[in-house]
Amino acid sequence: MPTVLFDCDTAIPERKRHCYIKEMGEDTTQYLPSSDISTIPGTLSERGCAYCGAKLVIGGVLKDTIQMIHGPVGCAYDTWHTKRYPSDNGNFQLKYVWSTNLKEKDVVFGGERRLKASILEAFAEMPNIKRMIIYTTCATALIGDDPKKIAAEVQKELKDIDIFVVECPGFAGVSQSKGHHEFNISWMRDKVGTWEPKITSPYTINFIGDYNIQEDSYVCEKYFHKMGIQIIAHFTGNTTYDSLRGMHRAKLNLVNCARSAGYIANELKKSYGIPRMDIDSWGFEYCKIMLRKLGAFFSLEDKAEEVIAEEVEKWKPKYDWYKTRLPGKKVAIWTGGPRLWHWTRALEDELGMKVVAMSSKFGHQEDFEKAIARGTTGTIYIDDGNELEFFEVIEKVNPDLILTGPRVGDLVKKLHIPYVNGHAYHNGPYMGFEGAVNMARDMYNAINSPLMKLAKEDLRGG
Ligand code: CFM
Repeated sequence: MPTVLFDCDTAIPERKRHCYIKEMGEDTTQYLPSSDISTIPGTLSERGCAYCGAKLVIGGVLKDTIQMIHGPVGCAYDTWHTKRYPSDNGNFQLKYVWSTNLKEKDVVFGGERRLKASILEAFAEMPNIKRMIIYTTCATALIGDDPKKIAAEVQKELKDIDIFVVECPGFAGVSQSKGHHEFNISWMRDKVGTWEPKITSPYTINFIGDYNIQEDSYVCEKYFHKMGIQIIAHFTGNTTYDSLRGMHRAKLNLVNCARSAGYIANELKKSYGIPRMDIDSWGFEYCKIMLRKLGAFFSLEDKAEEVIAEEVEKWKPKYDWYKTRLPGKKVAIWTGGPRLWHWTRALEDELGMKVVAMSSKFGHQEDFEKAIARGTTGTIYIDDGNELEFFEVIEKVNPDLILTGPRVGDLVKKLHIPYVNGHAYHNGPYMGFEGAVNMARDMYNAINSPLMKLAKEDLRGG
């Protein structure tokens, strides 16, 4: 059980059970680092809040929906424009943000009137948009506003609209993970089964847990369409509100991000008997497995092989170029959780890189189980890592590249270590065969860019 207490954590020894190095011969039945528990006071967490998990990660991706954030304006601003999930309708969801802009007066006297006025104003301003999600925040949950009551009132007044309310105050859980959960469960309870999709193929799926980060969804959808598969709902990349109401009609739930969206797949199985198939969609070999599993489920094996052959022929030469140039490069993966286990084997087995450290902001035990099972002996595994731990890990393992977000990325840039955006990508998509090439290219360019070496120079000289 080789847990580590970093030097920077001597004042918070509780951090020891969150930091772990896998030993030779050890397996995940013997030890897993603690995760999905409250951040220890005194540690500089990188986590987000439950509201962020519901809005920024899942709901905010919908392309035809007003996102009404009931709270102080900062909650809206801080979850606007920070994630790159485009849509094919002119990026409506990236252009706008809506807030009830709660003020002190509303906190004292209640914010419901302001919420109702904001809803009516938003629909009046955007007459073509008929769908809305309302999010609660810490402030509006604490004062006890009842947004469901207000939504019901407005739905009676404006006949052709539909509103979904998600109760996701920031403090509802220990991280953004609680917001994922809340969104999944509430959507299932309130909206699934209230709309009937048009079925055009005997092979129907929900593609769950993919958010069209820099057009990832388009890549995967292209493969599924080539196989003759109809996507009933895409939870939630480039998706519409109504398609998600029809999720009960799919024959299979294909789950990519099991952390943020495994819950709705499980609920669909319980209520409608729709089976769940978990997949990985980053890396050549995983994509082949994904398509073969999908093909086997629908007896479309030949179609799957056709897609694989076509894509491999197109992208393999490019991928091979990087395969000979990345081996041995040391990389750290510091993202939310699932990308640790989605990526570690793909980077090690396909590109010959060495994943020397992994940190998850909010992964649960099952995420660590998968990351450690797929990961290598000697790799550092951290739950809810803090900034000082990151600095110490860098000193210990001296990585060539870090896959992380812009927040930590900016810190490591100052140390002249290249980073590639592991959340929103540098130049994606990263999913699928072409995505694997893009990711390899961005990593290669980051590692070999002369900029980091130049950044060390004092241009004044002497
Ligand atoms: Fe799933 Fe995601 Fe991720 Fe995630 Fe996130 Fe994300 Fe992430 Mo950033 S849904 S858990 S809450 S794969 S935003 S698109 S990259 S931390 S590892």
